[in-house]
Amino acid sequence: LAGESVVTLLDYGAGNVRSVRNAIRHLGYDIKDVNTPEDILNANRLIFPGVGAFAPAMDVLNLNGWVPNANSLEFFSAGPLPHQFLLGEALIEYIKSDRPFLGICLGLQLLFESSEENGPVKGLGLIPGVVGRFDSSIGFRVPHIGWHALKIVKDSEILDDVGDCHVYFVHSYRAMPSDDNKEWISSVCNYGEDFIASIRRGNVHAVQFHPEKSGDVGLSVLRRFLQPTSTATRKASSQKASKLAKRVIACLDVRTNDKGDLVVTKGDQYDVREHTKENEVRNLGKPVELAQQYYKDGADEVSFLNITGFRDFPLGDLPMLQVLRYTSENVFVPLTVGGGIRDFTDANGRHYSSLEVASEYFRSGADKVSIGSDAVYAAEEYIRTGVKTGKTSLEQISRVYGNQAVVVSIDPRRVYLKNPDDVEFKTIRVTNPGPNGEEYAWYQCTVNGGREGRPIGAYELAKAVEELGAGEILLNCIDCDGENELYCFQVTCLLVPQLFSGINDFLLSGQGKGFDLDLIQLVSDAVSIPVIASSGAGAVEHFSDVFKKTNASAALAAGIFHRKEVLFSSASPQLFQFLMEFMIPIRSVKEHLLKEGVEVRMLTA
Ligand code: 1PR
Repeated sequence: LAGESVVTLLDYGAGNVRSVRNAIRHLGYDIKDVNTPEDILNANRLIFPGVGAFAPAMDVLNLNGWVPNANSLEFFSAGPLPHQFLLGEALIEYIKSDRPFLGICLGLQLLFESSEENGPVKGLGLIPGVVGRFDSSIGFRVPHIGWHALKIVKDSEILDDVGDCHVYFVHSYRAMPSDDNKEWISSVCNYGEDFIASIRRGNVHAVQFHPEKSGDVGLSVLRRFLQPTSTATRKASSQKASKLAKRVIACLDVRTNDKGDLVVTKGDQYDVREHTKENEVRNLGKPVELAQQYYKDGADEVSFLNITGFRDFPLGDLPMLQVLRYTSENVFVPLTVGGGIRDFTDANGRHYSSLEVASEYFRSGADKVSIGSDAVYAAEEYIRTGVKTGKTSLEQISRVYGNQAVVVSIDPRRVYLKNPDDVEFKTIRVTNPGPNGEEYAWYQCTVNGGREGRPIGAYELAKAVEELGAGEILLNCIDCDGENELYCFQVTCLLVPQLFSGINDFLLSGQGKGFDLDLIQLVSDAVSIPVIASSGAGAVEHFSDVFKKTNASAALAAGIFHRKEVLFSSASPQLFQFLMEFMIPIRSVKEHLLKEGVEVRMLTA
């Protein structure tokens, strides 16, 4: 490979670089991988999407090559090699000679003198300064995850289209501006304190945010780096970004139906079977297509939950890996995948660690993995013994990929109490009393898709998993999960009733009455990592409620976004298309939030 259409990529196999690859290919370029220091020195333009932690990344740069396609990070401890030209030395020489370079995230941090991440660890030393951890004691959640505005301080052509738009960050460590490094800085971002969001000197660029995950705006950053003369292709955003936006996440519950097809489904209080004679799994469509639709509609992230992962082995579930691969080719916002992340021994006695399972998900295109049942067992054990073994899936995956890559999904059920002292778990006074006038409740965690209650509350679990290394909490609520019968009824009255056959199911079922604000406040007060509120969204007002009345960083919903697929699945293709155009729920949610004064990322016009 040679010439203008080739980009050299420095990928050391420690995380999801597939998205960067996909974005580069999407923009029409071929990729040449770095295998030796000479590949760096011979590059026309080099992209370094640093992933994982600082120390192992520096270990790689201190090698003179590495094992391609490594499955784990064990090779990082390969020890000193006979001295030849090292990758890091080649990188320093390349950058010092002002050749086109773009570092992403850790690829920016490694340019500094050192990092406090598991350190101090020495960096490449090109830019003065020490990379340190965000200070969560000043009231901001760490990791810093989400869509945030930049303050541009110096001309940098690659940022020309960013302007007033949000870009996607996910990190716990940051470099700070100082007199010593100010000549490098092209933009900063304020998250309790100013940190360096991008640097630029000559042809050398690096960004703390992820252009490959920042939708159209991010693609334009990459395009401008790859083709400096390119003109703006993106139009202005309809709003002015000023801070960290609240995220709206579309969730796709995925499982194999009785015919063996992987489908998007949705339950009511986790029951995904149709209430018909056939008792089939509710089929709402194809995961890849729906994910793309939600991306186009403005979802800030897309989550796939492999809801039968607790009993099936995810690596045997190749379709799910394919779904991730195909989705990540065209969806340029973060993808989370959950379900079945745990140690597993297959029928032939081969043992797979949870780290291997997660690694396969990351390699297939996931940016974050979400752990449910296994995190409950880990938290129970940790609370019982007070010992961090370092061996749980949560600890292992967060150690290797960073805690920002690990979400813990909690599936609690509300248990009403007459007396708050009846249980050993944290209780709250509920806003709406229980069926027998109970004024208190605790939230009991469950495993295996809500099938089994465990002796641990959501509050205790959240605190424990934060200590074990979770970077974010996805907080479901089984009581609230499901569809909104009122909405379905209204739409049905407006449309021809013969359009679909499933109305009775919807009228009989469903929650959709809003998020459980008591639960969300309880958990978001317990931890300093971001909390994603989930379950119960049935109207746009529910999103403004959750953001105004709790400290949730994001709101996730499924049913409200799937409605049109459900309602119109029996319509003719033409009518279906018409109705799809007619209803854009994610955009409606965001427009409502903006009107209510909640900052959100809007799509460019
Ligand atoms: O235990 O690590 O294998 O993970 C299993 C994962 O699958 C967990 O994240 C668990 O929440 C999810 N899961 C298991 N069974 C079901 C089910 O529905 N039968 N899905 C299930 C739960 C996820 C919710 C839902 C929201 C929003 N659904 O996040 O999407 O409640 O719904 P709504 O907006 O329609 O109210 P493991």
